[in-house]
Amino acid sequence: MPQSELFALEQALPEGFEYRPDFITAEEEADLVAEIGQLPLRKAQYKEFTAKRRIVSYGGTYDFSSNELLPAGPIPLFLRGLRERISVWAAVPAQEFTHALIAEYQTGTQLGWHRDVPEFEVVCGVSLAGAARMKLRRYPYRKGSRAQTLAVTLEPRSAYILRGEARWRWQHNIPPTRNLRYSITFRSRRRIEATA
Ligand SMILES: O=C(O)CCC(=O)C(=O)O
Repeated sequence: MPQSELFALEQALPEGFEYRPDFITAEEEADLVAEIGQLPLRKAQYKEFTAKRRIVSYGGTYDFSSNELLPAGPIPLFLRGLRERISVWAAVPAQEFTHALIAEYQTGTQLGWHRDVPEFEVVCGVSLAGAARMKLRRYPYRKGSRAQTLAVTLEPRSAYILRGEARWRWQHNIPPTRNLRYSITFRSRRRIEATA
């Protein structure tokens, strides 16, 4: 993507959304996809709804029935280098990204409108294998305010950051994918300051 197009895209998107094409190389992407092929992905469960999206979580797994973060295994070695690069770009120490989620979107898989759960602060995603659209709309959403819905194409090997306004004042979704795609998202744990 030419610099001018990237600049125009970032101008249009909410504060706190950053996008970087070609964040990883095709070789790194192939290695990550091969690692993901070995993982025990399972259909995500949202209360009584079983999604088509298959996932595996590290550093914590969110239970949407009890609304709590439950323990999960540590972030595996093969994700550590990527987490380090994300941390440099986001200017957030790598060890603060305590959570990683790998998601598989078979063709036709979608993810509904949401903001990420409040246990997390900064959300960074890397896209693999195929492109997807990500739509963003202001939260709370007012019916009929279509002008406030934006969309960005998440190219394979690209990365995005969601924080600040984009993370807290906007929702995002992934409409049904047109191809197989994987995403790796890293989330930093939100610090709840104790008040005296
Ligand atoms: O697939 C993506 O990049 C979006 C992931 C996402 O929004 C989520 O897991 O909450």
